[in-house]
This record gives sequence, C-alpha cells and structure tokens, in this order.
Amino acid sequence: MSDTLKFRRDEDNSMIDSRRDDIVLKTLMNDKFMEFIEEQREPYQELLAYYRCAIMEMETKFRVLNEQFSLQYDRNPIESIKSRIKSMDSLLKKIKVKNVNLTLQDIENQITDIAGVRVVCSFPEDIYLLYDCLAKQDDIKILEVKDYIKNPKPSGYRSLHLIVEIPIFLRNEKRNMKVEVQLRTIAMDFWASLEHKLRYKKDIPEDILRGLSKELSECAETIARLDYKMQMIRNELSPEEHIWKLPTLY
Ligand code: 0O2
Repeated sequence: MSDTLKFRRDEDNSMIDSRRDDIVLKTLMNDKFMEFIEEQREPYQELLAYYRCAIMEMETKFRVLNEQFSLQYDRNPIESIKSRIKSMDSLLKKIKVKNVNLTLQDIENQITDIAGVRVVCSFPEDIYLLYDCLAKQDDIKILEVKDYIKNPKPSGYRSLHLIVEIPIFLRNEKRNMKVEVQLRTIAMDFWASLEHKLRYKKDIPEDILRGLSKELSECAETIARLDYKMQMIRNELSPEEHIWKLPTLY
C-alpha cells in the first residue's frame, strides 16, 4: 500500500473514531440528562412553573406600556407578544455547549433563556422606546443587553436581546427569575422566522447552503433599509412622537 493511501486510511479511521466517540458521548449525555430530569421531576416542574410566572409578569409589563402609549399617542408600539419556555432539546444542547453541571441551581444560574418573551414592534424606534421604559422600572434588573440591530449577526439576524431579572411573588417568598426578552420589528421577525425554517432544513448541500446564506444576509439588509424608510415616513407624519433617536444603523 502506498504511503499516501495509508495516510488517507489512517485519517479516515481517526475521523470515524472521533465521530463514534461523539455519538457515544451524546448518547451518554442524553441518558444522563433524562435520568436527571426523572430524578428531579418535581423540583424541575416547579422551576418551570416559576418561569411561566415570570413570563406572565414580563408580558404584563409590556401590555401596560402598550396601553399607556396608546392613550398618549393613539397608537400601539407593540404588534404582538410571543412567549415560550425553552424546549428540552434546546435546553440540553445549551447545557452541553456551555458545559453546565446537571444541577437545577447551575442550570438556572447559567442558562438565561429558559423563559423567553418576544416583542414584535411596529417601528425600530419603538424597540428602543420600550427598552428605555423598561430600564427605568425599579423592580427589574437588566443584566445583559445584546444589540444585534446596531451589530447584526453574520447571518444578518437583527433584534435587541435583553436578559432581565424580574421578581415573582409566591405564597411565602419572592423569587427573582431570569427572562430573555427579544425585541424586533415586524420586518425583522418576518426575516428571522423564514431564515429559521430554512436553516433547520438539514439536507441542503454545503455549497448551496453557503450561497443561500449570502442571499439571506442580503435579504436582511434589504429588510433593514425598509424598516428605516418606514421609520422616516412615520417621523414625517408624526414628528411629535419622534423623541427616541434610532442608533446610527446605516
Ligand atoms: P431557542 O430555544 O430555540 O429559542 P447565550 O444565551 O448568551 O449563551 P446565544 O444562545 O447564542 O448565547 O444567545 P443569542 O445569540 O443572544 O440568542 C440566541 C437566540 O436568538 C436564538 O435562540 C434565536 O431565537 C435567536 N437567533 C440568534 N441568531 C439567530 C439567527 O441567525 N437566525 C435566527 N432566525 N434566530 C437567531 P435559540 O438558541 O435558537 O434557542
């Protein structure tokens, strides 16, 4: 056998070995996680209930702001609110990626998006308006801000992400819960939903996927320009509402 051929075979074998190790590790991790969930069934369900309460509190805050804004300006900055508790699959993936210990305490401390609230706004300025209002409320703490509008992801993804700590009041205790809030416009939401659907179609060959990613990122640019134009039109029609400045996006 030639040296080159032997080298290729060694390389192939080591790839197969590493894939097999990967699969064994994944299966072990899945089993360990399922065992953990089984053992901790009650406290885990209790924790999820607390996250649901935190979502309710957070949604109420946004509804109140929407209501007040509609009284003041006769229009609503919020188009819709969608909330979710992170799926088991997605939670397990994150536990693996972040190498989180399998304890409820560590999961709660280190996975900050178990409760998620997505607020879809009419115009980009509404996003910063809501953020501003939220930041002034003294019962919540904004722990983290990721501005993917000023700094879009390489995919083209745009949204304002906040990690917020919000208290929930139980029978005998007050508990602070973390909630991830994603604020985006209708246009950003439209792009993210379609891109998410396309991204999870796993049977697309690598080279086609690269081309599609480029096109999707161009679509995101187009959508951002559209958002900006709509914002400018609204500012011309209702200058009295143009109190919060958009960051320099373009
Ligand atoms: P799920 O559970 O399916 O909603 P961190 O949490 O800080 O360690 P992470 O997870 O990278 O890091 O947080 P990031 O980037 O702030 O936000 C992740 C979430 O933003 C994703 O949730 C999506 O909802 C959204 N997102 C981020 N990038 C993209 C993108 O390129 N396209 C689309 N469509 N959505 C994106 P998950 O992780 O999918 O979890």
